[in-house]
Amino acid sequence: MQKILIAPSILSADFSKLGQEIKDAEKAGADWIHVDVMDGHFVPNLTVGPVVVKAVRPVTKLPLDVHLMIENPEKYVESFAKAGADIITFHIEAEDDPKEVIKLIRYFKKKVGVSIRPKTDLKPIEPILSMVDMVLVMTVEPGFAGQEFIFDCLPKIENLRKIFKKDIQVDGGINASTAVEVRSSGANVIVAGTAVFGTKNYEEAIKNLRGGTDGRY
Ligand code: S6P
Ligand code: MG
Repeated sequence: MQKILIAPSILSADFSKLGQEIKDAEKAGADWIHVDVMDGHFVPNLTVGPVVVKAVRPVTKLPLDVHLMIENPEKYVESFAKAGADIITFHIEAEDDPKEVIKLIRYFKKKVGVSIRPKTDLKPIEPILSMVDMVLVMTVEPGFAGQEFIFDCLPKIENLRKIFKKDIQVDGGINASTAVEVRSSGANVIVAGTAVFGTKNYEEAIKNLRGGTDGRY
């Protein structure tokens, strides 16, 4: 069984004290820190860029997991890599030449993730599965925190797990109860914004998302 990793999304953190929020998440047992990058084109919302990744890099030892919800991701890989990202995930729907983006992310010695929207099936990523470290299956339409989990995505996670042995990340509407579903479908990296930063006790929230008896597996 793969270790369950929890990646709190800073999109739901209090940005007026972002450094402290990240420290608190680390102390509470988070495994990665998830950074949502939106460009107002690929998704109808705008968030943060490399400057924020650079600012938070010294605050934590945890890997910074950068989720690019942007068009032309290849244009920004270098900036995010140099700012201190450890994992760079791009959307297959945003890229005509995914192999080139993967090569570029590898050139900067970063882990590579590819993401699919809820309505995108596995077909477009099949040719590149052997080249990536992680697949991010979106379980809400990307754009905003706090949306309802889309249960129709679960069979896709199960099918992916049959053919992909590395990290399967899920993102969107994950709470203690939907976490049970995604874990049993085969996902092992859980992103959660509201279900961590929207609560009072981050440690308990992370433990609940992780599930299991010892809270780790
Ligand atoms: C997609 C979304 C995700 C984030 C998110 C999760 O719209 O923005 O990429 O990682 O913030 O938030 P929540 O509240 O659904 O856990
Ligand atoms: Mg995300």
